[in-house]
Amino acid sequence: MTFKRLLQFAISAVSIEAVFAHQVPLGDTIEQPETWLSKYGPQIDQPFSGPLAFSHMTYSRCLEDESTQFDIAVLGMPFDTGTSYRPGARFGPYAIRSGSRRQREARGYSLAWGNNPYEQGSKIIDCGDVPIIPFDNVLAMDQMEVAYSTLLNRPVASDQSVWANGARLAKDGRERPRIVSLGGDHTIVLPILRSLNKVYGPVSVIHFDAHLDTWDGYPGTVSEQSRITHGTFFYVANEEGLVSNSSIHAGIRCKLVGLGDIENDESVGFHFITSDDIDDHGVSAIIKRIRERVGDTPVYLSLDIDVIDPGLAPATGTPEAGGWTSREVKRIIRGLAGLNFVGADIVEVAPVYDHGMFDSWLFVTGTETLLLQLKSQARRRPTLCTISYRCSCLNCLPHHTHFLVLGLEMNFDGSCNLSSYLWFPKSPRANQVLSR
Ligand SMILES: [Mn+2]
Repeated sequence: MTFKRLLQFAISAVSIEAVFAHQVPLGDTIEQPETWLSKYGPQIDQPFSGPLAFSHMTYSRCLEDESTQFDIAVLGMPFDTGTSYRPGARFGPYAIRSGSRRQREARGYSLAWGNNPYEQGSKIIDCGDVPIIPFDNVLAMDQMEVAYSTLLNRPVASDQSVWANGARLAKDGRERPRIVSLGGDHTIVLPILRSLNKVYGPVSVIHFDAHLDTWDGYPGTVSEQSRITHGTFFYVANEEGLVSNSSIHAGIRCKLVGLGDIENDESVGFHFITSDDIDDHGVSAIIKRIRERVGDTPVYLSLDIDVIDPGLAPATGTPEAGGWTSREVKRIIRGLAGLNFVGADIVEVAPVYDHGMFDSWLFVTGTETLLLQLKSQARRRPTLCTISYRCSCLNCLPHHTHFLVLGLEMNFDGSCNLSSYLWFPKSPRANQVLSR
């Protein structure tokens, strides 16, 4: 061994000794650090953290976990191989959930509806996405129908009657959950209607869209499956007897081949409201017309995001100028409370055409509105609500314009049935907030 190697050996031996000098001898104990749970409590997600479920809801793989029960489920249908123009709606469920992160149960009270849909006694969860094959539309259609039927036939979670209309609507008299589907292009509604038909028979459709979606086909469609697209699925649904002759479109403004399209549309079972009708007749008249059209039939609500003006919601496959605002659509949907809804969707959300994530807030608002709509149909539970009787009370009790009402049931319009109450002093802020 050379002197140099000997020196290296000596240095490494000293280094090893220095390392082991830090070790704690066996037998000593290490003090256990305080755990997160004992120091900070539950693992509560921030608005920007946590798993990606709609509005931080409980997430469950409901299709494989057959023990999962719910009253209302959010279900993603990432399918976009039925589009005629710009694809991308397979990322719709992801975009909607991503945009919903600022919302949560604890901050879900809606002033317009007068309640928090997550705190009304029903179990609402996110059931994840249907794993839809993107290479074979025949297979994809079957997957969507099987998935929807799987959830539709699951027992409701609540141990008492959930829906105001009870089991009356279903052919077998059994209560069913309600599903809010996140598209996906509009074709997803055909397998949904097939599934609903087995339980309820034909349903009326309230269809918010710039387009009719009742066309009988596109030029060049030669195979049976190629007849089924996001612009023809209602025609096929009518052929199969899935749609009642009491359906209605709202927000129509697309170009037509000609007036023959309107005749065809009526034969498929639809009346229609144009986007201009809101200027000529107003929101109230539109609500009245939709309610009269569907009456007390089982109703399916389908919301194509392209009903909103593309200046507000450009992230969709076939945008059309001159649409309604999100405020107008929210108000119209709110006016439909109390109808016999059996399901709802928001479709044609294609986030790749979004600029600045503006659309995602819109999608979320749309989905929230649908949830509120379904909740509005649920049986009322005794609830605590505050209301302001400005007119009557200014006349009779000038110092008490605000009272707290206890143990009441909410009406469809968000007001309360008055049976017992406690007086509270007038509060300027309360009046500002509660006057509607
Ligand atoms: Mn559509």
